[in-house]
Amino acid sequence: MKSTKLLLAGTLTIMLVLALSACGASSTPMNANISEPKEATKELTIQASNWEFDQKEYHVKQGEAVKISVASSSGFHGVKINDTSYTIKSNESKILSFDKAGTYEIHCNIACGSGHTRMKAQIIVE
Ligand SMILES: [Cu+2]
Repeated sequence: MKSTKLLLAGTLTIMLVLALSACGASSTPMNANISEPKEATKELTIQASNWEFDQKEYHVKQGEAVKISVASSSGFHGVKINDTSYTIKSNESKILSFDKAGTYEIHCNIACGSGHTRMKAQIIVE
């Protein structure tokens, strides 16, 4: 009886691990290109409002530790880096380093009203 329970628990654990790793691989393929340094050497503010970001493109250098802050002058918004699990809300910041050059699409991830779906921009890492 006891061994059956253990076997069941073991099987469930394996299934859970498989499910989590499969999920991680499909929804966050670019997380590996971004790391979270402890200290920033550069600051970037993404200014949001109803319903746009203040720039279409934000430029950062590859490997640079950038403190990215999201500020909002109207409405409550957030930034999500597409294809990653990284999000930053209004009035919050995160120190990130983009370790691979390229274009990272960002969009507002908080349902903020009628213009929400237009709130898109790019972080260009060079
Ligand atoms: Cu929004």
